[in-house]
Amino acid sequence: MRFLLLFILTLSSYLMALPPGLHTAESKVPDFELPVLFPEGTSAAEWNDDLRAETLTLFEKEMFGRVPAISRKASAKLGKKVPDFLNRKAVLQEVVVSLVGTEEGPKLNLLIITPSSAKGPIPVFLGLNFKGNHTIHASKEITVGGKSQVARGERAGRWQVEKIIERGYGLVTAFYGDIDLDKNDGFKDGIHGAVESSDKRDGSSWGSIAAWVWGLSRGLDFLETYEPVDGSKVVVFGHSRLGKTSLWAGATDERFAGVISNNSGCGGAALSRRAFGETVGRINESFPHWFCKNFHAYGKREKELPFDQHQLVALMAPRPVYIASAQDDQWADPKGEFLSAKHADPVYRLLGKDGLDQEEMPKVDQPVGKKIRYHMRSGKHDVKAYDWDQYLRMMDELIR
Ligand code: GTR
Repeated sequence: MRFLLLFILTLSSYLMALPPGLHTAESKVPDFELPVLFPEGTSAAEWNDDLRAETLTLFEKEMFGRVPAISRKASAKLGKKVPDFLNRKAVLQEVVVSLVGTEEGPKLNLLIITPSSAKGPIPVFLGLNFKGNHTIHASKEITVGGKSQVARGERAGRWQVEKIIERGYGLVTAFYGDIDLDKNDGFKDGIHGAVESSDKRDGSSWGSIAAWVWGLSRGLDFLETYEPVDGSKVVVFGHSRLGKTSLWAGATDERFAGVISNNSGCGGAALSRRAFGETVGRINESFPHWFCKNFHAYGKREKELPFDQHQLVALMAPRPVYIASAQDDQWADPKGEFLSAKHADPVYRLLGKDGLDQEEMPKVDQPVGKKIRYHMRSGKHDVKAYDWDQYLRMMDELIR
């Protein structure tokens, strides 16, 4: 009896902890067919010359939104430098990128950490952070930015700076709110308001994810000019909403040498048609500013989407892409994330590369894949040392 009571209590507290409306029963996944990546008989040249661009345009028009023409050029200024960072193991360089070239406009505060031992330009990870550069490592040398009330190093576990540096790679990060604050403000603040008046917007105008992506590309512009970094080996990384962002960055900016999308879920790697965990309808209700307005029409109408997320993953081809799930992150639909990776594979093959090369979803903590890689880590929605170990291996094997 006591056991039964305990069981009921544990079960109800577990269910209460899940976001409302979450359904995670495989039996409730509707029957669906995925849109095809390309018609039968398509050649690599046809994909490269036309079909890739057509697919990209669909995502742009119906999901992430179009970036308006921005005539003002970004400009960068070197800031603080610490040559003996991390007990002389690394060099810290801060850089302020004025996103529209003016003092008053939004500024992207880049934190660049490179290994002191580097003999020449090195590959780097570039990723936005949620709370400010000072939260990715406890060092007092890092200028406080973003959410200044958050303690230094609060998010250090997610960044594994020492591990990255010891392996000979660099890390570049910036606070995502530097580009556009993550709130539904009618697109008045941040880069949206700085380049276009909000009454000019239409159904396919850019949302916040497209804005963060645009900012990442301006970060890459700078890295291409920054000597310690090999601009042709910049891998874009992101977790969760920023994992959706890293995929769209890799799709729109082919200068990124590789893409890592950690626990990205709905609107990221997870297939929309599975409607498992967070759905298109739900994400648009909670975060209407992430996508363009056209996307709002697909809530509960996932089958009418002219694409699904495997096609977003396919836009990375032939570059390396890593999709990572977490076992307890059912909200993000690990299986849907795996299936996207799997069904993106034919484009890699079309281009003469090995993609995922894996039929069945692997067991927990078993990384799989070639140029498309996938794992489902044990544990929760997060970025852990385990995830970084796999990303570093991808860097060693496919980028360095
Ligand atoms: C959740 C959201 C997810 C995911 C996550 C995050 O609330 O439903 O799509 O992006 O936030 O970014 O942490």
